[in-house]
Amino acid sequence: MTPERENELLEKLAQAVVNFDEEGVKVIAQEALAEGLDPNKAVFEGLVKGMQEVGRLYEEQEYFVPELLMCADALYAGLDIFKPLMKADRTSVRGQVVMGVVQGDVHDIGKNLVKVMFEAAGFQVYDLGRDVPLEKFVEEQLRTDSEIVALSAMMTTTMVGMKDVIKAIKEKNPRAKIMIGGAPVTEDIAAKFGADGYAKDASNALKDAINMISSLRDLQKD
Ligand code: B12
Repeated sequence: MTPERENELLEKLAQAVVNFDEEGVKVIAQEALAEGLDPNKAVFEGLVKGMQEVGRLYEEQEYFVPELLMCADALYAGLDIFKPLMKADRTSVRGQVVMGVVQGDVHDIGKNLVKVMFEAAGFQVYDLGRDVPLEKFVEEQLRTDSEIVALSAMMTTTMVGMKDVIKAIKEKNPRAKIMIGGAPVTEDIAAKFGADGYAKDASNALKDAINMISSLRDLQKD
């Protein structure tokens, strides 16, 4: 595929998300796959790029909540098609991760993208969904004995709840590693809240998780 055609398809995917054109997304996604477009690229440089533009339109009050929901549906329609074909660098380091969006917050697109990357890399993901009460994270970590807990928040108001979740998990199991993310989260906030890691996007989240698991395994060996 020529770079021009690739850009054209990525742009079309982004535009179809912006135009909440669910059917359009499906048609372009199939076309893109038939022409050999990389599914990871299609998701992060096509669908997600569209969603970023949607965020801008919302901030400019051109779009409101109903439009956001329809755009999210369009994004998910594309994700359903690309997800089974997405690849991540498979490593021998496999681990278990409890994942969810914190209480009060229903923004789950980012969390779902992180999940897709983790599953593609061979991680076992226990997905608690969105608007998850604090105790649920603690319970699920203990139940599954997962090495990592990944928390997502998209609002400054709900982000503060992460601090309590981190504290509660560390109290019950100090060995569990906690990574946090979502648009309002920064490296500084992660450090302040006592998290073990922060990543700005799904691929960096995966890299960090692999490092966390490797260092845990090294500790066990010693
Ligand atoms: C789509 C959207 C919605 C949709 C959500 C649909 C869904 N199923 O997710 C709906 C319509 C439901 C919605 C509702 C609301 N929303 Co809204 N929404 C958005 C919007 C436009 C896009 C978010 C998004 O999906 N981005 C795309 C994804 C791919 O990005 P991401 O989530 O950041 O994820 C990436 C990284 O952050 C990271 N990541 C994410 N999670 C994790 C976790 C870990 C562990 C790691 C390591 C990394 C990581 O990796 C991801 C992939 O690379 C944003 C605007 C924006 N600019 O972000 C507002 C925004 C988040 N919403 C906002 C608000 C205020 C609301 C409402 C209160 C509006 C209202 N008046 O009702 C409600 C709140 C509902 C609630 N209680 O949660 C504000 C939050 C303001 C703030 N800072 O607190 C924003 C920023 C818009 C704005 N500028 O005002 N929203």
